[in-house]
Amino acid sequence: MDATPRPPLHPLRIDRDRLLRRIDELAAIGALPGGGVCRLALTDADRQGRDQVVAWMRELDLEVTVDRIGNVVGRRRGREESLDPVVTGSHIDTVRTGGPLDGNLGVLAGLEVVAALRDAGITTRRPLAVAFFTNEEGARFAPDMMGSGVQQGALDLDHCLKTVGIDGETVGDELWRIGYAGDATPGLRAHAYVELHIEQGPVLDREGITIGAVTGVQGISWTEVTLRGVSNHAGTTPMALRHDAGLVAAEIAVFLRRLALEIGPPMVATVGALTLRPNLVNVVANHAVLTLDLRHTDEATLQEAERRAFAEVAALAEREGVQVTTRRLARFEPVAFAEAIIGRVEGIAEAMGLSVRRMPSGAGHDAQMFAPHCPTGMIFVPSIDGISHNIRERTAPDDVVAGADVLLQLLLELAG
Ligand code: HGY
Ligand code: MN
Ligand code: MN
Repeated sequence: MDATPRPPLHPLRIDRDRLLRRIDELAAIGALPGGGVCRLALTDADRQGRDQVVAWMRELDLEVTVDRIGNVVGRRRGREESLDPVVTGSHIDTVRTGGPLDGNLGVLAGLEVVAALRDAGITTRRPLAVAFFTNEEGARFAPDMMGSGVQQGALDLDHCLKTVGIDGETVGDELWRIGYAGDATPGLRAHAYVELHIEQGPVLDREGITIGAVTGVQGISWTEVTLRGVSNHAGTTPMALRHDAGLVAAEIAVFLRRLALEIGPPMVATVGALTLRPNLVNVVANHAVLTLDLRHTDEATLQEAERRAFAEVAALAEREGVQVTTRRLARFEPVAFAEAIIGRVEGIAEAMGLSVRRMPSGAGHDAQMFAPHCPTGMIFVPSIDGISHNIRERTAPDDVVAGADVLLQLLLELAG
């Protein structure tokens, strides 16, 4: 996009109370007793959340389509219907211990922008679309960003439909079961894509900055490691005679931490899931399944980290006499967002008197699937104490509203 001076801010603003109310109403679906939300992809709670958001889309007279991987797109007519839409959105599935904002904020803020335009009687030149994508989290079915990845051509539809989740169900069966196996062939040409999302990390909160102009998303590597040893009596088996899958799993977790510290920021490495069998106090574990989550903004460094991690897994297993198999769960290279979008997030925030800084995203997002195909960017708002994927996930209401107003201005500019 060119560098000509941009139009002054539009006087329209979002309706604060309506947005905050919608966030609470959606968070009530799948609410956890101690606060927080659990709407794992394609569960009944996810279906209820989907039904609620679709109802809000219909109230806004959006044309709702559901595609074969369950992505839902609400389209608002533009003055020139033949033009590609400007798209916004995110996801409404959550991790098991999720908060009210991860993903949900981007979808509800997009609907709020549409509601504000409707109330003001404004029809943009280009159509606008608000989407929620299937299984962004990847917590039940790997990989993450599954729906947006299929829609934008990064993932294969049939392969994803056959994917078996952590509870043994397939994506395809669960889509049918909850009534979201749509007819539409996945595919959406966007003129531009902008996503509002919480940072989910500590940077904005720590620096007291309201808006993040996101420069891109770091590379992600997920691998499932299965270790097979020999179960034996914990009391009678000498240490030298053990083939302890649990020990190897623990050493892998320790190695990942050391590897990330040695490579240094922004390298992160996590063993988030670990199951032992038979998982009994007096039995040496003969079976361990664990997940490796490696991330870095630089592809070559991420590949080097993968190489070293896999080599160490093999060496540790060899030393303990344990068999090892690995299965790739997700692999996405780092993505850069469009300078034109990043610059406008900064410019609009500054024009609104909001503090703003550029920053990469540590988390994966649906936006990264649009970046190769159209001008794409994200707007971050702070996560209090940098907490997310945790029931304590919160963002100050003023920051939620500020982010939604920046989104409104940018969508108005892009849609004309
Ligand atoms: O794992 C992630 O980065 C995202 O929450 N799916
Ligand atoms: Mn998210
Ligand atoms: Mn998430």
